[in-house]
Amino acid sequence: MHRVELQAEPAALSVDIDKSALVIIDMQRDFLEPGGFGEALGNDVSRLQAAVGPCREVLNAARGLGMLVIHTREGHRPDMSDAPPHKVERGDPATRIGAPGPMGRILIRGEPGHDIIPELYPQANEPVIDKPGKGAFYQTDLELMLKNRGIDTLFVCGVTTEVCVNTTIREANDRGFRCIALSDCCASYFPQFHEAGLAMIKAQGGIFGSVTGSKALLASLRARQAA
Ligand code: TIU
Repeated sequence: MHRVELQAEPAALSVDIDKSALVIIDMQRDFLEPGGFGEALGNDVSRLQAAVGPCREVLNAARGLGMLVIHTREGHRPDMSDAPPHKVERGDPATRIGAPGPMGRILIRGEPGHDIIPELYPQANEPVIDKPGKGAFYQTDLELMLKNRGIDTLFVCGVTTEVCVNTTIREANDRGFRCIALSDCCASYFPQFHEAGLAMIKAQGGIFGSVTGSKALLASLRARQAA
């Protein structure tokens, strides 16, 4: 057991690192780089870059501790049989899911844009969950993986705060997992939605979970190692 004391909102937490996983949501080129799905939706993708450095620091620390690290990717099969028509039909036909973009077909598995950015690229021992929806539990084996390893707490990073991060945390909360969103490791195309997304998680005594920053987590991990 590796227990750490962690400053968080709405209240400090005591967390067993051996029962914790780092879940990095959708840090894909399609969301973070020009020419992908995020930009096709009309967004300023540069806003998401702020989360990359803090994510990398937390990822390095988690790897150093041997913590389970799980990456997710949003996207669809090349034949798009798993893509709901109402999701595909949104927006300009030239930039829809499946349309050819500068990084291959937008949000299609196997295309360069669908893959995770090089800075946070998964190691061979780190499971990658390919998900068709916004939530990482919907139509995936994430819950099975976490239960098989006795995980009860998730540190959650990724993009976007109010869409895939929030949906995943809500799904996890209903399944009995304690979620801790790492505020500076998450980002949104809309700063006000980032703030609101975090506020919604920690409101009402932590209705969906807790929120802290990468620096607080790294300080707790260092304090544990020094003890
Ligand atoms: N558009 C947007 O904010 N997000 C997504 O479509 N997917 C994720 O958040 N991963």
